[in-house]
Amino acid sequence: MSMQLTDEQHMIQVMARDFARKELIPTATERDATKEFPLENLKKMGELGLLGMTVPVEYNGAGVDTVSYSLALQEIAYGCASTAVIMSVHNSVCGEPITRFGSEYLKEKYLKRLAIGEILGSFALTEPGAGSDPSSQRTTAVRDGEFYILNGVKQFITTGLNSGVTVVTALTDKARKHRGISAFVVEKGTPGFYVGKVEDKMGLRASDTVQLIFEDCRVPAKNLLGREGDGFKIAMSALDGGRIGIASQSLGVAQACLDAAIEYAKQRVQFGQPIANYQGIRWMIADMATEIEAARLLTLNAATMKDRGERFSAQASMAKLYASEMVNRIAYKAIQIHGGYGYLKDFPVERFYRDARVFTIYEGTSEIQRIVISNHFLGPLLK
Ligand code: COS
Repeated sequence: MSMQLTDEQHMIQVMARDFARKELIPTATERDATKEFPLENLKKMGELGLLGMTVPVEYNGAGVDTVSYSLALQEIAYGCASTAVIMSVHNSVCGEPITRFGSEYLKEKYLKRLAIGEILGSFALTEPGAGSDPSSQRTTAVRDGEFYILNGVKQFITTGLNSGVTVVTALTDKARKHRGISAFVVEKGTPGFYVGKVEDKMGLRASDTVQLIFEDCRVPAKNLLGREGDGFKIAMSALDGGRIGIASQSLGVAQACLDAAIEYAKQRVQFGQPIANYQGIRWMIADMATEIEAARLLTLNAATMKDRGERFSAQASMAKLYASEMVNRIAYKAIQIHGGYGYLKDFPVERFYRDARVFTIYEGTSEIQRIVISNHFLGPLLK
């Protein structure tokens, strides 16, 4: 890759690569079949600092930059996309907003444990009727003395079953629409906080996705994240970082597709020679490699802008849009190169294809990314 990495960034990349190749790759196919949650692997990732990557050292984090985080996530996704989405959600949309907006109390109580993987984190914004349009959410939070009483249902929550802490948004003031949304840090076991339906998904099968139900759930008022009414902005800015995470995850899976396709093309013989000799295949490989390089540069550029403290929403959306669409094209081609064998569960490209499909959907669909990008260049719709 052309971009110059610092010694620290390179070290983290190598560490994550070694871990993914030793611990994740050998068991990823089996995890996809059994849907077993990778708890043991996540414990080890916690020890390696992969679950508190951008959390400051004083809160037990690794305190590294977003570029390092992206590089590590790419390697984890190369090994197991299910494990990568758990890591991405944990770091980007749970740990990061608590780091940025949490009180000292919340950081001491939750961030320190999240950063070492003692507990896992999740993020609950989406509802059954509010996906792309989160400001239409209906979960309510009503102040009652030293508590807020939460009522509502959250949908498609990654790690909702296995997380110890969830960042949850709810309306504290319906009349103010998105400015009346607040964010809370809700602990597992809080009375009135239940896990509902556990979803059965096409891919990312070792990562749990659930409904979360709040029924007169009493959340301590000190678990409010930021101030009342800050919830929408907290969620949107968390998603900006999350989109770098999903772009990184897309890159990891795309690289795994390319490597599998190259290996297969070199050993598969038809018409008396390896199919890697045919121009039809060579050009497919050339296009795949080029698109991965482009996505990598977009992703690391967004990460670099975030690290420099610049506004990076549009660049994160560009990276997410391009990388998630790109990996779907690449997974398609990787199966095409494998021919009939690619359609079997005997080869990993079948899993890559299923895992990648959601990347253009979650943390903002491709259509939503285009809204963010076009708003950046054109401003809001003209009257
Ligand atoms: N960072 C901080 N603040 C942001 C922001 C960002 N990235 N994006 C928007 N905001 C703020 C705006 O500045 C605006 O603030 P004011 O109230 O001060 O005016 C406010 O949020 C509302 O912004 P906007 O009018 O653009 O909101 P919309 O309701 O039109 O929504 C989109 C904008 C569509 C971009 C947003 O709803 C979105 O990202 N939707 C997808 C959600 C998503 O990714 N869901 C996936 C599930 S989560 S895993």
